[in-house]
Amino acid sequence: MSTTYDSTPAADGFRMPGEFEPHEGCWMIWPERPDNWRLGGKPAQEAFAAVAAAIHPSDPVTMAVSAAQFEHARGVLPAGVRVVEMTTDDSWMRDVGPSFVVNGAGERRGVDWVFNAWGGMEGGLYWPWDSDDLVARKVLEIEAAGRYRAPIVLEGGSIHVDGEGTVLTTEECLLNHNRNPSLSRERIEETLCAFLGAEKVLWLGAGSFNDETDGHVDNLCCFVRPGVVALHWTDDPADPQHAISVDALARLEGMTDARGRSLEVHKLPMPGPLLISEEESRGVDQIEGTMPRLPGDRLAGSYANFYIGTSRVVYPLLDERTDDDAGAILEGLFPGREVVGVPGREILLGGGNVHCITQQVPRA
Ligand code: KQY
Repeated sequence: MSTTYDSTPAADGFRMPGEFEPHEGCWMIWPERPDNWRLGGKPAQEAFAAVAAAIHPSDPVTMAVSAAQFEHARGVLPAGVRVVEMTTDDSWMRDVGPSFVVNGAGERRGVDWVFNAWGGMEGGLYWPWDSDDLVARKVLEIEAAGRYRAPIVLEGGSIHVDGEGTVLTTEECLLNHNRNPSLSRERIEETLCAFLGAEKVLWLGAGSFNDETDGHVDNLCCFVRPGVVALHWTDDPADPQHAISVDALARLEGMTDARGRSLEVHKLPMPGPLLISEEESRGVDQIEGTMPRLPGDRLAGSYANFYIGTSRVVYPLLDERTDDDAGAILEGLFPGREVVGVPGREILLGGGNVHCITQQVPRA
């Protein structure tokens, strides 16, 4: 049984490691809901299977799958991928899974954040979300890891940590009235530090343009290692992403992390602009109360949405004009790791990418 602790990770000597630290595994969820994934989820399932296959040699993957899809998923996923039955509302393990924390004695526990489907009844992406809100707890049971239930609405994609005391996030998301309207910026900082074992929160402004998560940082900027970040960037002043990235760069250049270091910033080119096609839109069941997927809508495509595995970095292929450049930049940033591109368009059509659908289990 997984014990639930009433204290906080910081008080108990735990911290969330940076994603670039070694992992013991990686969790994902199989996509299937037809009002988010086109054609009953079939193209997305192929994309998720490719992500799992790319990560598995680096970090053993566990796929959570509904009872209805169990046999199909088991059949198409690589034999080494562990498939477990789990009820979920959709397939965003970064956001609904636990944020794992570790201590110096080799113990691993998990933070179970309150989940409200990216905004609850004020702009949230679907209702109900009660099955998603149980996912972190179920994962912690299977991992036999202790649990902290954090008293704050938060998705894992809205934070990045450097493992050395620094948290990176955005005002657009964490200060949004549809997450924690009664909490001040200071109270949110205190809660993040207490539950991530951190000391300093670095605030960016807005997230990527038209990001349906209300600006998750994982689609804009991430730590490559302590003191080094990668930033989603376009040089085109006419593109709405430009002002957002310029503001983020200015903030990053003016900041120091928890250890007092200035940040080294590396720019990742923006793919596209990428828009939903007529055919892609037609394939989604348009249901009132869920996110509409309309032709011509701008997609929040970003190469910053990559996964850092122990021996591999897995990033989304989104635009043949920029894929190779993004891959080459990532190769330069991660010299000890193999950089692998996987088709990202079908994941992007559902509203996120490789980072959003994965959750690392750090080595304890
Ligand atoms: O950015 C993420 N971490 C998740 C994206 C979720 C999109 C839901 N449709």
